[in-house]
Amino acid sequence: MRTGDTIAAISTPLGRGGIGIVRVSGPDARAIVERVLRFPDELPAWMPWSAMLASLVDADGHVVDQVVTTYFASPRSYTAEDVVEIACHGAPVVLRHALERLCQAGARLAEPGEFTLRAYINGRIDLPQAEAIRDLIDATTLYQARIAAQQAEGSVSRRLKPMKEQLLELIALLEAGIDFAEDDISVASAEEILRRLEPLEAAVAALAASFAYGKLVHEGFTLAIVGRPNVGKSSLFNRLLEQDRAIVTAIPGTTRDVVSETASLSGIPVKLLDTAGIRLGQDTVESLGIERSYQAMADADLTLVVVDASQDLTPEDETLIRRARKDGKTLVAANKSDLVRQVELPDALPVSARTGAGIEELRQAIVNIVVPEGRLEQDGGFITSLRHEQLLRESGEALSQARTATSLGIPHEMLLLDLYAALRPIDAITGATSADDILNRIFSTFCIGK
Ligand SMILES: Nc1nc2c(ncn2[C@@H]2O[C@H](COP(=O)(O)OP(=O)(O)OP(=O)(O)O)[C@@H](O)[C@H]2O)c(=O)[nH]1
Ligand SMILES: [Mg+2]
Repeated sequence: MRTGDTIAAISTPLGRGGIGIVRVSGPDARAIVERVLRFPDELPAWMPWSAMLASLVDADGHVVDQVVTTYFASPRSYTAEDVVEIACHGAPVVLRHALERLCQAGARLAEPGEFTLRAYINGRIDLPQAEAIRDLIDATTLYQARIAAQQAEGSVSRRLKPMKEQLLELIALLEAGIDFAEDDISVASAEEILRRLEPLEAAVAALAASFAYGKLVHEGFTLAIVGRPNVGKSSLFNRLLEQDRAIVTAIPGTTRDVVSETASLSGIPVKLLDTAGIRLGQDTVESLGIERSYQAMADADLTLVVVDASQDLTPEDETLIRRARKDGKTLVAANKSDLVRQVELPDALPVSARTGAGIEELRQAIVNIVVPEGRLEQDGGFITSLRHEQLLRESGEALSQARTATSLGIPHEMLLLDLYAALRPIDAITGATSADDILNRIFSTFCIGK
């Protein structure tokens, strides 16, 4: 991808809206915009971070829209280049016309993500921040947005920084011992190296392990609601969703196919699956639906088996509960608890989809099963990217090899290879360490003075 030229794109979603924004970034941003827009004054007086009124004209000079431009002067802009945003009225034809005119006037159509790529190339943000901006745009719950916003502010690199520092110090210590062995620099002892290595290895492993929770925040999980016909699965589904999405009737066998919708539980996106009631010996349509219920159960991260609290537990209920428990994580809800209680199931949560009783407890129980204990309170102390997790694991393995090598008394030259192997994946997350970084550290921390 070329850099240094001026790019343009429509930054708001395509479709009608109150306003739509075309963004231009690059050294010629202002000059190109001047060629396309008509300003009240002959020459617009560009003031950074302030707005100006202008007209968008077509090829014949007819005004097609009144627009507002905002100028962000380099380097204090999103891309760190000169940026002009043109706020048009949000008619797709107008936005497309503005973009075409800008391209005729010398701008290039931006590739997807190119504005953020430029922010990265120009050093305004690092890679985890760029990834977080993508996550922020994709957020479906406010909690996801909050975590992504923290990462966009640089929380991932901030967490990695002390680990990288410790690793670089250890590398510098060993390098100094090798390079200046005859200059009275004592060679670090195995105890000293292990004393530094062990907490580092633990910190890297802990951050990698935090992905178990981060993945949940990032991707959410799937909950299948299963049970006999008419026990109130669809009613519970609607309750958890807080909207009347699935059809509810008093006739058993109402739901024929899997209905899925995403809800937010404690800020974690949950894909809820409402399924056809499970019973034997039905018509073709219904038995096909039942097949899908079993499939949904197999695919889900958690199965909620619903039983009818106003009736005796049937052998079918029991079979289903057993099957669900064998398959994976399972919760049992005794619905219709507003009616006369019949079922005495010690592990079942009494709920009523009709009155809403027990629904909050059910939500909490779902979260408790899926979310690793106590993690929900944590703010940003975890990673949400698979790429980061894999790189951290790689780094952790190299550190563990370094630890073994130290215990075996393997020469420091070899040990350093492991340490550099541990540094490389961290560099791949946060940005490269240069040879100078290490040299400076050797010279500054050891006062060699030669
Ligand atoms: N009293 C009472 N009735 C309920 C409750 N939940 C659901 N019902 C009623 O039970 C009947 C069946 O509800 P559904 O939600 O359609 O049940 P389902 O399990 O989805 O049924 P199928 O789709 O046929 O398998 C409806 O008449 C609901 O109004 C509840 O908590 N209390
Ligand atoms: Mg149903």
